[in-house]
Amino acid sequence: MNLTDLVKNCKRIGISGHENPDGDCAGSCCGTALYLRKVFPDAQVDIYLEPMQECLSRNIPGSDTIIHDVNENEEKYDAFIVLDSIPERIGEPEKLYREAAVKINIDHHMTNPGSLEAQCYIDGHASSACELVYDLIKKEQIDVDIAKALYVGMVTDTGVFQYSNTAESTMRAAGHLMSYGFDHSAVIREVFFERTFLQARILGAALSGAETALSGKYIFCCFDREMMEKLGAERKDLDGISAQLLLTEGVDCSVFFHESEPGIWRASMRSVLVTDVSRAASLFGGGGHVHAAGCTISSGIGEAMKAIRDEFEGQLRNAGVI
Ligand SMILES: [Mn+2]
Repeated sequence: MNLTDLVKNCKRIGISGHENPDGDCAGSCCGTALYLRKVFPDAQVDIYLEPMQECLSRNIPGSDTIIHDVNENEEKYDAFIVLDSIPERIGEPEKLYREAAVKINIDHHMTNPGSLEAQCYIDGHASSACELVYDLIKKEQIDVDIAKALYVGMVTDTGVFQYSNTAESTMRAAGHLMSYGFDHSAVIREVFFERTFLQARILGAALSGAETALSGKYIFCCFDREMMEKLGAERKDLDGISAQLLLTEGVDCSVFFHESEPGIWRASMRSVLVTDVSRAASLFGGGGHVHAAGCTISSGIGEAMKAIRDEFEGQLRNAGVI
């Protein structure tokens, strides 16, 4: 795909990514917008995203230009780019994408099937949407702001270059981005490791409430509404819990369940080696990657928990691990 050529005659370009944007989603959207604004100074480039964690907006240049609400009478965009997501998961801006003459989808979720009506650049093995954007842009146009935005996404989705999606290409791209001179240590500390005191306490509660199953290969924790309210937990305070559970010795897969609204549950899943958690997530219409996935469960949480556990059990047995 030649992104620059695809949008070169477009006067109005829209950009969006998935709901509840993480560092990769926001970093890839803002990095792409900063790049296009620089290369096509006459074009209007708008970013649509839901509000994000303050540590992300603080570290992602261009995030101050994000539009949160779609204007009812918004003029059509000549091109609309969906990053780090399928178009169906971007929420309200999806209608702007549908109206655009040129539709572009850049994603690294292997559950994204692509679409014939869009120009797709989808690589389920890429570390991050930000690495794909890095591939697609002209390197001589990168500046410190674009570099920092894309670096945030790589740090987020690779768990600071730890997860198995980290490739030599990721490290080379990240190394090149670092050469623009932003404070990369501060990015990693603020974006990945720091928690608010409330988040630290919530994590503590999740670790104390965790249980293991399947001969210690599966660890999970469940927060119902009562627990969420007792802790004062909101969705933004729950990132990283399933990843932290996964750091338990001997464990291969983890799920953190929380009741986001009465009767509506979110499951965030992670795995180390054997388990493909995206298969469990897809049982409930969710998706993601082999080692990181999620889904929403809108009825029968008890049965859903059992179905997920059964899926893991089948996979672990097939692999001869239990
Ligand atoms: Mn991503």
